[in-house]
Formats: sequence, structure tokens, C-alpha cells
Amino acid sequence: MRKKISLIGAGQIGGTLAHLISTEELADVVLFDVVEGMAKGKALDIAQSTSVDGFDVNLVGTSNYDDTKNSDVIIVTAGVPRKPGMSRDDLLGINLKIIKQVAEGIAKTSPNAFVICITNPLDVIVMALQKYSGLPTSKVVGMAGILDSSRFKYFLSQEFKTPTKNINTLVLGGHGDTMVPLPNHTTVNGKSLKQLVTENKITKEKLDAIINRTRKGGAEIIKFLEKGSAFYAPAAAGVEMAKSYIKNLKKTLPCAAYLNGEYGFKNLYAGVPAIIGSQGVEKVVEIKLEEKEKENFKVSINAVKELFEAAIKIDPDLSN
Ligand code: A3D
Repeated sequence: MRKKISLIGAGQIGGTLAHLISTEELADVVLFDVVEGMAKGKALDIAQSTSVDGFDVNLVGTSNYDDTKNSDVIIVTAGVPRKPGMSRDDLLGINLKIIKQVAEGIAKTSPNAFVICITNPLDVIVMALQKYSGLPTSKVVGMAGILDSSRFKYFLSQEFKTPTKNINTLVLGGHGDTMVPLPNHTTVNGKSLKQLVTENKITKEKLDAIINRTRKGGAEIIKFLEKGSAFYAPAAAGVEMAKSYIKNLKKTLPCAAYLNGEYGFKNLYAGVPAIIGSQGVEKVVEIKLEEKEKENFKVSINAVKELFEAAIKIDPDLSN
């Protein structure tokens, strides 16, 4: 039987997700939005491209959770995106309220789904989504690391004039200005970035500038677009996670996963490499970090913790 993916939020990312999932024939798609016309309009528009592109999936637009019933995967983008000058953290109050409604809808209609959260501020919203929904922590995960890593890879590919597929890298920590790109776990055409710096193929200053640009990758796009934030790359990253779950690919993907002692942290979500297969997050992979990387990771975790404290102040239910 064909799988079913419901997209909660039919905005920029939701619409792009629907298109990508359909053209890949990964699953039937339900586009859900409180703005019903947007969900219905986008679903109909994509459905009308099936004869041109030759794919065969069902697409439904709705504002009724019953239509999302028994979804295999749910991808949540419901919320408000950042506006120019607005930090991810400013979004917290508005998006927490929205996520509470979404979590209740999911718990009622698709308690066995694998849920991928994209709504910002990511690490805290995914934590709230898990708590509000009561779904197992292995079935609720956040998308950020694939996007952050792909931005780092793209900037490096431009610098080294090599396709992105020749670059391996990893970005850890919270999705925000404290994220931790890992040059020691990065290779370009098989050569470590550390070695490339030693060989003067890239200066330390240039590498620092690329790391800084990666950290601010989202804001750079917001500034260009003026209205709304990035959506093509975030949607592509969400699809990669959904695919690894649906097809049991057991890929190791950087994502916001629940930590239960891994890396020395407990009871919170943060960006780490995780194996995603048919059981959801099957394992958090612990890689060896140097002292400086550990320190930076801790700074990032503390930023997530601080923001979660702020979330608890807004809604004390989250402390349970
Ligand atoms: P946008 O195009 O505004 O779509 C959001 C949609 O959510 C809108 O269509 C709203 O009508 C809908 N919505 C609002 N409230 C509800 C609700 N209660 N139930 C269902 N739908 C609702 O935004 P977007 O698609 O560009 O971005 C969506 C989210 O992703 C935002 O929070 C962004 O900040 C976030 N985002 C995260 C990343 C990460 O890497 C984590 C990257 C880019 C964007």
C-alpha cells in the first residue's frame, strides 16, 4: 500500500515538500493548513501537473485533521517564519501556541507517525511538539542539521571549485547562531579540511568566514527575499529524512534528536548525527569531539536550554 505523508502547514516549505514528495512518488500527500484555500489550491495545482510530469500519487488539501488520519509521516511547518531583523527566538511565543494545536491534532489522528518538525525556533519547538503530543521521542525529530551541513558544503564547494557531492561534513548543536560546523569532520575530495589549511589551500580566516556565513545562512536568504525565509533547501532536507524512514535506509543524518545521555546531555533535543530507519531515530551516533568542539557544543546546548526555560515561562505545562 502506498504510504501517506501529511504536511501540517501548506506555506512555502509545505508546498515545496508536497511537490518534491509527489514527483518522487514517495507517498500520497495531504496538505493541511488553517488557511484552507491555500492547502486546497496547492494540492490541486500539483495534482494538475501529474499528467505533464508523469507521477501517480493522490493529493488532498484540507483544514480537517481527520483527513490526515493514520499518516506514516507528518512534516510540520505550521507557524510564522522570521521577518528581517527578527531572531528565531522572537518567534517562540507565537509558534508555541500553534505547535500545541498541531500536536493535539497529530496525537488524535496519527499517534504512530514519524514526525519531522521544521518550525522555528527548531530545537525548542521540536521538544514542545514531543511533549504536547506524547509521542515517543524516537518518533519526533527536528530538521536542521541537513540544511546547515548542506549550506556549509555549498560554500566550501564554491571555495574549492568542486561539486558539493565531493564534500563530507557535519554541523552539530542547536539550529541558531551557536551551531557548530566541524572542520575536523569535513573532507573535500577526500582530504581533511585541517590538512587543507596546513597546506595553505585555504586560509584560516577564509574558513572562519565560511563558518560564520553558514551560521548566518538563514538570515542571508531572509535579507534577499524580504518576505519569508528559505524554503527550497529546507524542503529538500525534510524529504531526505522522510525517505530514510519510509524506505528504512538507515542513513546517518544530522538532525535535532532527543538526547538521553549521549554527548553527556540528557532530556533535551539538539543537533547530532542520528540513524533514521523504519523505527524512527534508531540511534544517536556519538563522534569523537576535540576539546574546543566540545566547548562549542556545550555553548550551543546551553542556548537551547535557555530558550526552553523561556518556553516554560510562557507555558508551564512544558515543565512536566
Ligand atoms: P509560511 O510560508 O508562512 O508557512 C507556514 C504556514 O503555517 C502558513 O501557511 C500558515 O497558514 C500555517 N499555519 C499557521 N498556523 C497554523 C496552524 N495552527 N495549523 C496549521 N497550519 C498553520 O512559512 P515557511 O513554510 O516558509 O516556514 C515554516 C516554518 O519553518 C517557519 O517557522 C520557519 O521559521 C521554519 N523554517 C525552519 C528552517 C530550519 O532549518 C529549521 C528553515 C526554514 C524555515
